[in-house]
Amino acid sequence: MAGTKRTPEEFSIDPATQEMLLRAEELGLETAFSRADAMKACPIGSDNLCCKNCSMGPCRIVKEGQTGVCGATADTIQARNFIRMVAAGAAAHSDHGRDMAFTLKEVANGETQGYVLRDVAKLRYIASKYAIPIEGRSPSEIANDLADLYIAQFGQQEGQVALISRAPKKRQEVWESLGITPRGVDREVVECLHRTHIGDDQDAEHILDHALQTALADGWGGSLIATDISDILFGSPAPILGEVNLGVLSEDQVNVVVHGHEPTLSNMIVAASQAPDILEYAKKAGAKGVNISGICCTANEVLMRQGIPAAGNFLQQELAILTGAVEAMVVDVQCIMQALVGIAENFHTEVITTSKKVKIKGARHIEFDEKKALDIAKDILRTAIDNYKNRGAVQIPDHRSPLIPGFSQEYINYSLGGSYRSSFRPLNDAVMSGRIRGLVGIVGCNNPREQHDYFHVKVAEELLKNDVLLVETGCSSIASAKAGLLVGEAGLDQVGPGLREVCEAIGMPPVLHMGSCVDNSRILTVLAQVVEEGGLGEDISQIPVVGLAPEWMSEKAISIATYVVASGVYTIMSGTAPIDSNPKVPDSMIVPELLSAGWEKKVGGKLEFINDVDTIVSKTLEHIDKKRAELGLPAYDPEAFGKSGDSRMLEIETLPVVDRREAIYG
Ligand code: SF4
Ligand code: MSK
Repeated sequence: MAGTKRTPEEFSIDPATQEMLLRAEELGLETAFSRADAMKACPIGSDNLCCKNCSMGPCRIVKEGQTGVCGATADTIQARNFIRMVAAGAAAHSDHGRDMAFTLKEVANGETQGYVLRDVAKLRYIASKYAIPIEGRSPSEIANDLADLYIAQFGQQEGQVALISRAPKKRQEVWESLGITPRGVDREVVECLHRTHIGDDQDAEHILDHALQTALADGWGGSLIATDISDILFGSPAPILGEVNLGVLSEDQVNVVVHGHEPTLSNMIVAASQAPDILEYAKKAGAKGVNISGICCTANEVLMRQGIPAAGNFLQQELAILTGAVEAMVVDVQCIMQALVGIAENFHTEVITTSKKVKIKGARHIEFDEKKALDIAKDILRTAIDNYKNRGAVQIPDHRSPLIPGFSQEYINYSLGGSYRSSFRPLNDAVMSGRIRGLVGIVGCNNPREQHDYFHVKVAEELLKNDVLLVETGCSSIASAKAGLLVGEAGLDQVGPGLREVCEAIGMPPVLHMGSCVDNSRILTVLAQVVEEGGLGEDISQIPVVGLAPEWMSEKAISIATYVVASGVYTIMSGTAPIDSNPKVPDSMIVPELLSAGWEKKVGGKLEFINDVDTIVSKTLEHIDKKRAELGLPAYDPEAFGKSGDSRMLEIETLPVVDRREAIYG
């Protein structure tokens, strides 16, 4: 597709995105979409058959038998490139988790401004998992100990990351037997870089073993730490009504878009936007108020906890500025395009960087500090309000969709079991009976080399028709929300009969929004609880479950996919494969095979790259049915269900009144 010019409809299935891409063309402005057309991907880089790990190179392998100057073969080079992606992704997630742990420590010590320990029940529950004493102690004392324990996980040198104990016993034994139990988060990431330095690890399989270990330090370490602490500080998510898409921007209010990944500043900006002095300041500037919305995973953080609308997913960040209605785009870390500054120069939008770790040339920098969080949030909002008078022509697409986010593990437990005996029993029973055929997690980004949102939505729609319950995070969940799949009634029109019955009985949508990228760790702990509940095997690898990342683009997605595989789950990524086989280079077949059949043999999960919706769906269903058969569960039968619940009541209502009693009681 690269090198050809696509139409807005070919770029995206989302009408708001299409409208903004037309506006970009009219104004003669570039976006990631047009740049992807103009920038042909390097064919050698696409296969990951090049190495620039030392100055004897860069070396590229384009034919059989060729090696790098040092003698490195194609499989070694591909494995080294792959593990470096895992290291970068794991580092990004985990450094986020580290910052959250330090914030927890500061909050516990009363050193921050405006934060409280909002979910004390979760704090006590998590602390008890590590035998931190809770009885007779204040929340601050418990939080202090938990923060110390979590901070120690990053620099720990020996033993195992403490959070590993939350995985099923059998899974821990698999990791132990392979020697891939992560010791400390930083240690594993550093070892990736050491092993891939010139002259170190040169056995592809051995390199990839450490990729598994490093990714586990992310999923069952850094990411899980980030999720736990976000819940403790800002509350465990519960269902709340929200809205998504660019139509959430306001014509008569000051629009502040928060973008990135961290919940610390964004939650404070939301709180500050409701302060009387800020509202007064906005009114004096001629605006009706301050409208906060989000992009990417910062959007998910404030959406699932506070119902703050999401303006869009990854590929909509430039488009929000193109509306001309954004006074400030406030960014923290990860997935922030440098192009924001360039496009903002054509409008009045201020791009404001806030993290110590992220500056962008041309952006205003207002550094965030938890100790003065509320003051800084108000400064940022005043900067945005001051900018309102500079607003020019505005074009906000009239597209927004409702959604119900906030399905944390805690809430799913409550909704299935109630306050007194929270439980996953009804979920396990529904899978065992076949009402729910299986479970699929759809996660990850957008990629302008693919049609925006198409893979996410199409794959989701097809799986729902097949009675597969979906959990989603990150930009994938925003894509499904835009397509109307994250609301009860509307979503249920599109699902199979068995799944529909379950959703109606429990009162939940068929696609459960579980949060941001780091919250993929929630999916891991949900799977651990499914095992613990019983009836679906003793290990995650036995559950009829598949992981999908249909439009991935970031190194974080590679780390996520790797820890999901290491946890025992078949995982499919689509779009561009980071490691591809080149028929002219036979050794390039080795790493894809190691990631697939090789990993399946070792850890029970495998990683494949498939670029076709029908094949993704058929392989997903095939795997689910195989796992059902291995567990001795009844084969999936779509005809067996759908005769109860709301659909039955609607059917009965069509009968003459005299026949209804018999229809109900037989
Ligand atoms: Fe080339 Fe080997 Fe140096 Fe890589 S490490 S650039 S393959 S010489
Ligand atoms: S934001 S990593 S584009 S999901 Fe988490 Fe979206 Fe992917 Fe970033």
